[in-house]
Amino acid sequence: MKRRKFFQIIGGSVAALSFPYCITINQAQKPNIIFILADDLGWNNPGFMGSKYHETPNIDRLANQSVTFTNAYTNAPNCAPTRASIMTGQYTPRHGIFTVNNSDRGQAALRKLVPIKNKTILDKEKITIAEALKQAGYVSASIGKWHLGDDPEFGPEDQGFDVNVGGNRAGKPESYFSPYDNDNLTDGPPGEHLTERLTSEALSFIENNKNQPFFLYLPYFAVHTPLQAKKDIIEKYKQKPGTKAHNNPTFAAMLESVDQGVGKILDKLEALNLSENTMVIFFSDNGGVRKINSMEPLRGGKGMLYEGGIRVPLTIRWPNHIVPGSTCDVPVIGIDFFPTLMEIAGVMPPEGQVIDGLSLTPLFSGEKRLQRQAIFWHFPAYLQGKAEGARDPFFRTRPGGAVRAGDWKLIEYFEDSMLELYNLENDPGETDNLSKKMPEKTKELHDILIQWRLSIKAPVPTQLNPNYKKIPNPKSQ
Ligand SMILES: [Ca+2]
Repeated sequence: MKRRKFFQIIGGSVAALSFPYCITINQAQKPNIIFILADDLGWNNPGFMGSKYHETPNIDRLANQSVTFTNAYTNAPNCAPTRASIMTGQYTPRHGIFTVNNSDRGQAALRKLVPIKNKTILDKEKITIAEALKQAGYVSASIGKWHLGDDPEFGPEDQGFDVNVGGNRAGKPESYFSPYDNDNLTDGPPGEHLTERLTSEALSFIENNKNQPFFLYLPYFAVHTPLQAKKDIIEKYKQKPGTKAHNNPTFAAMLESVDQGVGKILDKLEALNLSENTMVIFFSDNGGVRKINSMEPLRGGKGMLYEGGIRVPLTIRWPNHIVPGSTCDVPVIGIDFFPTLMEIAGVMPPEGQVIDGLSLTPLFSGEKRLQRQAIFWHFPAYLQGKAEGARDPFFRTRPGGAVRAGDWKLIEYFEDSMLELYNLENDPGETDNLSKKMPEKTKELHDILIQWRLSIKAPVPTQLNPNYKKIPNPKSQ
């Protein structure tokens, strides 16, 4: 046991002390939790979110039995920081994982500022969802991509999970077909498909732990690159007309394999009579990659603080606690899972670890808002890339931050203090920057963002890069 203390609530329903809107949970039969995390799956990619090309009948079936959050956000526009925030319930400045790998990606001559150094490993002292749930008697598995460090010190088993299949520092698979070249995953028969393998590992875990409360974290590597999928499914999509936004047969086939996995998991829960007492969450870790598909009507994609980079699909099934097939448009964010899961498991948040998120359970029972003013992003790093829709053609994003308060969103770029203001209700595609037309609203949001940064001690890059050379932006020529 690590040096951590928990106040665990024993027996009865969760006390109303810590959560303003408590729901009654039978602690004698703690709910199982299955958290399915797709990788790089964009907001509009699944069928239930509007795609006319991708076929996701099983995820759609799940959504039909769930509450779907139409304004669900990740804590960052890329993989590792989002995962660290899910696991800890903390905004990125608290764990220091702001991006993937180094924060000075791209050409030095194009970086005006020296970015803040990035951590790539989740501090062992951080209490993860799995560690917190362990106090309530849960058995936990991480099956798939971890991206927060390697064992024997920093893998899933060092962060509270009893089982780790395939999780290490890698952000993508070497191959979607065995041999996998993954130290934490034994190879299957040649040609075995990774997504199918992770699904069957998940089914075994459910089967083996059907008689005790379990937490299954299932972060599929798909639909992250490399673009590789099963041939027969690719062929099917090659015969199908694409749409303007979605027309990549291999990507579609990768998603369909995830969908089949979701279907098998739902069927397994049904066969074991566990559906009723299991919360199933389906989420993505960031927006889709622009060169593979479009997030329209949202602007941008992975690596950007525009909506296409951070708004993702989220649907949560929990029979008898949510209205099946309902939607919720309240903005929610990755750090909210930690307190939500603590509440349904009857565990108080860990002492000594600030939890920035809020439990979503009031929204399950029809509340129209959460008790907070705004949600925030802090990205003091550079990402290379030339994706269309970025602020400029050199980078997917430059160091910056963002805040969403109500329907309003403000993005700030640290290189030149440029501000962009959007009204997401009227302009979800962030086409009309209102910062000049609405200076008061701009200042209001900027002040909220600055105050938040101060409150959380978020490091802002200010040091000029001596190797910077001002190169004209081709878009402004
Ligand atoms: Ca990702």
